[in-house]
Amino acid sequence: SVRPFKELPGTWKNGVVTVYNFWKLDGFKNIHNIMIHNFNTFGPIYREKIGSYDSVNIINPEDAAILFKAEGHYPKRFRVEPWTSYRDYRHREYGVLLKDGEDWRSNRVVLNKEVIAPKVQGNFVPLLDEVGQDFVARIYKKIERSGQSKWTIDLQQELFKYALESVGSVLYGERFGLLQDHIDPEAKRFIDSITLMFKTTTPMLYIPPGLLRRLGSRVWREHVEAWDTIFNQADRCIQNIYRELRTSKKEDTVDQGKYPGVLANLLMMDKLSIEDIKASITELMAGGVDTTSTTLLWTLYELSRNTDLQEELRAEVLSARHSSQGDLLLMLKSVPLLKAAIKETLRLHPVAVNLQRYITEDIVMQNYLIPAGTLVQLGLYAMGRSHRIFPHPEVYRPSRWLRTESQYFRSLGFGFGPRQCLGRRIAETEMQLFLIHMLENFRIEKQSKVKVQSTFELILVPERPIVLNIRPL
Ligand code: HEM
Ligand code: 2DC
Repeated sequence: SVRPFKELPGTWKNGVVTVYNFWKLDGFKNIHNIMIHNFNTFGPIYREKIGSYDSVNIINPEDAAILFKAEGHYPKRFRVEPWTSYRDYRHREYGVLLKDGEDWRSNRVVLNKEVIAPKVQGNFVPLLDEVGQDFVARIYKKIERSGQSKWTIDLQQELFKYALESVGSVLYGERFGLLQDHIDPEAKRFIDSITLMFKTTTPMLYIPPGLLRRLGSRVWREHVEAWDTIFNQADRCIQNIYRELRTSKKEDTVDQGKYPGVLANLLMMDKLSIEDIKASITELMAGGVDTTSTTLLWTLYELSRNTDLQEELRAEVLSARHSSQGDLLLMLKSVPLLKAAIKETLRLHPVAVNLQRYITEDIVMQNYLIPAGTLVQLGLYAMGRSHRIFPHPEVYRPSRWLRTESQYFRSLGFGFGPRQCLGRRIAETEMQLFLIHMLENFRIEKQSKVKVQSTFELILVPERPIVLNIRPL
């Protein structure tokens, strides 16, 4: 017989105590490990209440399947209140990330065609490939200047620039030039603001931002400043393209058969309001920096610790380069192990600690009845490290994604279904091309044996700098 909701295990009966413990244990930075601890204590399902944040947490792929079957026609995630509060405060429109219901769907359908439909990859590849080539050229220059045969560096800042340059080139069809010698201080400010925006979100997940605003708290003020910088700079980029379209400079590029970028296409399509376009383009620009750069850094970290695997990947890339004869799309189809490596990175180092949905119907999970309207979270980080779900989870082994191990609801780094990551196509193409260029040119070596852990700054990031040696082949 099915057990009632109120019998769910967990510490949910006292939200205030949980918040207090969280604070004491520095839980905010350690949420991912607390989740593993909770699954070990309570089993594969538990309920948790941190302040007013009330959720049911699951870990098994089979339960993930049940969850996503109950997400309904308008899948709804946990609402990141600091982000909506900022927009309300500044009277700005929500983009797809924050919209819900029919408004979300009608915007998302239009954006899908320009950003994630399989056919757009052909437009992105030449742009992103050029950025990859520039990155490699920059590294050669740095190695030369170092006076050694290698460059020893924490690549985080370089990867931020690579990621922003990449997403910018796709959105605007133009280059920022961030991989040149002198970095534009405005671009640096934009990048720093995204990191600060994420960081200041975390404490406000559990304390209503409205309250913090009225108290004039520092975290809210910093959060507002960060978003202001993000929106102002995105606005400037958007205005530029808008102007180019009016003076028909952009139309000339289209006439020449060149891809004008996501924004210009959206503006010319005329299916979304300017305010809606601005809101979603800003989200894409902001969402495209820390996510891919962190995933790439983790991948290089793993490759530096697995030299045989690195050579195997290099062999795959070189052979794909040879057989594809300059056809980049074909080349991307010939690197299955490289794609598996990206999946493997997201298993051990997911960007999102969990995926969440408000379920639209009553469901039964682990023999408990969960009523419609409940917030259910799939613990991605915990799932990726569970030995019940992944044999030898501690081992970085991309080939597990190519062989017989079941993949059923196990590769969810970008989320699931119609509400999955809108930037997925950009992210995957950008990361594949980056790794191709790096493997073709350099050997990645570790500088230290120390294992690097994750820390939660809304997204999961390395807890300390990852320093690597980059050496020409
Ligand atoms: C949503 C992961 C890169 C823009 C999401 C979600 C995840 C995710 C887990 C929630 C999906 C769900 O609820 O099912 C990632 C990872 C990335 C990445 C792992 C890179 C490794 C990007 C990039 C962009 C982007 C490059 C922008 C170009 C977005 C947007 C949403 C989203 C706009 C909200 C979509 C909606 O609500 O309809 N991402 N992301 N992401 N991501 Fe990404
Ligand atoms: C954070 O408890 C932990 O892709 C919360 O590119 C639940 C939660 C809700 C939404 C998640 C968020 C977590 C992590 C960051 C995500 C976000 C949805 C989209 C966002 C996963 C798991 C992200 C990083 C977007 C951000 C775009 C933004 C900068 C405009």
